[in-house]
Amino acid sequence: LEDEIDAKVEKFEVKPKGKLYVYIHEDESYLAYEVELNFLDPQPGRWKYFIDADSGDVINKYNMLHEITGTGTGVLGDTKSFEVTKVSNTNYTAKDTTRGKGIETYNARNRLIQPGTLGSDSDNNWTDGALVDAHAHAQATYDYYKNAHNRNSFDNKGAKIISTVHYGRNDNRAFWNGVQITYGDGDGRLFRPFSAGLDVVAHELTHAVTERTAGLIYENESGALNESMSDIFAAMIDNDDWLIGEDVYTPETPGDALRSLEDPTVAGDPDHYSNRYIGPADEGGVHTNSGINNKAAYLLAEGGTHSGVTVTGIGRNDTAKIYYYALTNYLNPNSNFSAMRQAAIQSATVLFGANSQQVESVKDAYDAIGVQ
Ligand SMILES: [Ca+2]
Ligand SMILES: [Ca+2]
Ligand SMILES: [Ca+2]
Ligand SMILES: [Ca+2]
Ligand SMILES: [Zn+2]
Repeated sequence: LEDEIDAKVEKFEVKPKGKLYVYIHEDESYLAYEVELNFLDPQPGRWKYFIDADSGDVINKYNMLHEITGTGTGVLGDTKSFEVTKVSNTNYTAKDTTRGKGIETYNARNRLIQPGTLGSDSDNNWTDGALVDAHAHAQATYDYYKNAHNRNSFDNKGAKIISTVHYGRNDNRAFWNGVQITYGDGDGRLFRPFSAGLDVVAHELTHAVTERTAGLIYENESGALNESMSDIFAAMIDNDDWLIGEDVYTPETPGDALRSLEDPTVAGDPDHYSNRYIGPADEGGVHTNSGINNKAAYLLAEGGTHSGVTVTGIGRNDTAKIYYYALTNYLNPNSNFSAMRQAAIQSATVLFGANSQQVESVKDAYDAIGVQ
């Protein structure tokens, strides 16, 4: 075995023992021992060996665990690795069996179909950037929720995460439809393939989390909170900036983004309740008024003075804990901005104590955006 996997196994999960029976292999029958070798380190394996009882020769052997690591190049030319399945020496599929009930990434091949065909590659060096990014970014988002919040996929029961790339032709959309995530390739002017944005992927998957928890109705203030939750966790997962969509929006214009949590006004969104949109477009401005709550989350994490109120920042991690607790414990389908404030205060109280800086900063952040 150690020659086979080119590594030393220190510990077996199950004590290997032989089972003697007649084994038929390539039209020959043998009196053989079947031995299962089950181990986690240096990488998980579950090998079956069939050993001739007379000669001690190995008749056959195979690994029943086929998940392995693939490498590939993303839309932006970056190299990354991710878990895939080895079907054969010349066929690898974009199927990760190591996280929850799996992460599978499909290819619509420019048709308007879902999910399309399971992504595959012949040599495990993956060059379809949109597919690579959708798969790797779904894994990163899964890992964030697992590591930061001990959440096992969007339903917390390991639900399979299914994504489709190359949806339609030059399609400027990315969306969660209640079943899976779908990414267009963008038209190359307004957008590049959407899965290139870790924050885009995190935003869409957070819609699935919200759907299975608070269930915030997608219109008016509850809808703006739904959108804001997706932006807040997108900024926790793609945590090198407070912008949304900077890696996919307007490929020819550097520095801009779809939205900003730091300053929603740069994308034309309000940063104070008094400036909220009250018209009917966009389900009552769900992608507009999200800016108000986004600004509160930004101030809570980073601190700053806004509309005359100074907020002491508590950092991204504590901010994420507060919003996650609020989303999964207090918010409900009809929650409005005021309910969001109360839910955040209550969450900070449970997590950090009534007299904590975190509670004080939540109150200040919501004061700063004009929400009581
Ligand atoms: Ca290849
Ligand atoms: Ca970023
Ligand atoms: Ca970002
Ligand atoms: Ca741009
Ligand atoms: Zn959204």
